[in-house]
Amino acid sequence: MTIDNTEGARAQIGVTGLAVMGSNIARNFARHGHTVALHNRSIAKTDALIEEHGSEGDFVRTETIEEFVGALQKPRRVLIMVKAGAPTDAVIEELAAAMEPGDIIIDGGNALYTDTIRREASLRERGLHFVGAGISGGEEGALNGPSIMPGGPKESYAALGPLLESIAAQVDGTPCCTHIGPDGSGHFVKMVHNGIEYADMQLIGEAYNLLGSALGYDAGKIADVFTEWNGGDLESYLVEITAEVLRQKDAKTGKPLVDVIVDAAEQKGTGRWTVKSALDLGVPVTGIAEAVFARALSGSREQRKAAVGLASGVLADKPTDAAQFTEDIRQALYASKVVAYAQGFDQIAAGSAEYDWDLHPADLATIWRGGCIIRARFLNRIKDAYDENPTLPSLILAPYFRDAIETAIDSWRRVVSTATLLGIPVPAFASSLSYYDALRAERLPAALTQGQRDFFGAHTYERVDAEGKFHTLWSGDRSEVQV
Ligand code: NBP
Repeated sequence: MTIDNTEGARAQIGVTGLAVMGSNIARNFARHGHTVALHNRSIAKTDALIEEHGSEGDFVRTETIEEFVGALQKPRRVLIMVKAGAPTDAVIEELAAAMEPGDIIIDGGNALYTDTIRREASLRERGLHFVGAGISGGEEGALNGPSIMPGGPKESYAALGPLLESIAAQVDGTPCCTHIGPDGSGHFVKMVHNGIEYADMQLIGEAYNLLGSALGYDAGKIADVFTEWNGGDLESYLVEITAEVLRQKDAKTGKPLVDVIVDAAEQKGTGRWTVKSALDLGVPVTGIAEAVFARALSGSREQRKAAVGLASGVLADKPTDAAQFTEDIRQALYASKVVAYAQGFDQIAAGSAEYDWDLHPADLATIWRGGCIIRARFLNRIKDAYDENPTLPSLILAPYFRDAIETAIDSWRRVVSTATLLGIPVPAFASSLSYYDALRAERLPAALTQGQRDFFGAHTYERVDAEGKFHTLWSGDRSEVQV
C-alpha cells in the first residue's frame, strides 16, 4: 500500500537508491511489516517500484530529500544503496544536511573500508551515526534474505539491529547479521568475504578445468560431479550454482552455454582491494591473490592470442583411473579452500589488530552461513573451530581442518603434480599447497634472504642461538658484530 506522505513521519526506515539492490531491500523491509520511505535521484525508479510491487507492503513515496527525511520516525534511519564512491559521498552530504543529531545513515553499498572510516569520523563530528554495512547475496539475497555486516557505533545498533536482523537470512533461527565492530569494520569484512569468494570461484574453476582437460569430461558430466560433491563437505552455494551453469544449454547453438562464453573473467574491484589491503597488512593471502591475477591473465586477450602455440615441453599421459583422479580433485579443492579461508581469517585478525576493532571470527563464520555468496556447510566447522579457540593461530591448526588436510594431502600433491606434468594451469591449487608446505616447514629459505639483505644493505639478522641483532662486516674482515 502506498501511504500518502502528508500523514507525517511514520516510516521505520528509508531507502535511497532504488536500482536493483535498493529496490529489493526496500521490498524485503516492507514484506517484513516495516513501513519504508522510498527515494531515488530520478523519480522514475521510485514510481516503477510502487507500480510493480506497491502491494507487497507499506511504502511512502517521496521526491525530495527533505520530504524523504521528513517521512521518517526518529531516530531516523536511512539506508543508502547507490553506486559506491563519489555518488555515495554526494548522497551522504545531502542527507546529513537534512538530518538531526542521533539520526542514523547506513551505507549498504560496496564502499572501500577506508572511505567508511573517513565518513564515520566526519559524521560523528556532526552528531550523526554512520553505519557502513556490507551486504552480500546479490539481488536475490537482497530480496529474500542477505548476509549483513554492519559496522559503526555500537549504540546505533540498538535502534538499527532489529530492523536489519528481521530482513537478513536466517540459519537455525539465527539471523545472518550482527554488529561487526566500529567504523569501517563492516565494509572491511565484506571486502575480505568477497576476496574469499574470488578464491573459492578460482578453485572451482581449476577443478572444472582439470575434469575437462585431464579427464576429457564434457560440461554435463562435470555438472554431475559438482552435484555429487554438493552432497558432501563441499556443499555450498557456489558449488551448487556451478552445476547449474554447467548444465545450461545455449539456445542458439544447442551447446553447453559455458562453451560459448568468452573465457575472459572481469572484476569490479573488491578482490583487488582485498589483496592491496593484505599487502599493506603484511598478510599472505595467496589464494585470493592468485584468483585476482588469474582473472587478469584471462582478460589479457591479445597477449594470450599471441602466446598460443608456445612450447609445452613433453607432457605426461592423462590419468587412467578417472574415479581416483576425480576424488583427488575433490580433496585438493577442499584442502585449498581451507587454506583460502584460513588466509582470509588471518587478514581479518590483522585488520582487527591494526584498527583496534576487536572482531570476532566465530561471529563472522556464523553470519556467512546463509544469505551470502560464500555460504557453505563448511562455515559451521569454522564457527566451531573459533568457538573452541577464539585465538586460533591459523584455521589450519583447528583439529577438524588439520585432520581434513591430512586426509587430503596425498590427493592434493597428486593433483598439483599431475596438472603440472599435463601443462594445465592450477595457480590457486598450487599456491595453496606451497603455502601449506611453507607454513609447516621447520626451516625456510628466509635465512638466506636475511643474509643477502645484510650483505647489500646492512639490514642485520637474528641468530638461532643468541638474542639481539647481528651484522657481518661483509666488505671488511667478515667478522660478526652485534648491533
Ligand atoms: P548501482 O551501483 O548501479 O547504482 C545505481 C543507483 O545509484 C541508482 O539508484 C542511481 O540513481 C544512483 N546514483 C548514481 Br549512479 N549516482 C548518484 C548520485 N550522484 N546521486 C544520487 N544517486 C545516484 O546499483 P546497484 O547495483 O543496485 O548497487 C547499489 C550498491 O550496492 C552499490 O554500491 C553496489 O556496489 C552494492 N552492491 C551490489 C550488489 C549487486 O549484486 N549488484 C551486491 C552487493 C552490494 P538514478 O536511478 O537516478 O540513476
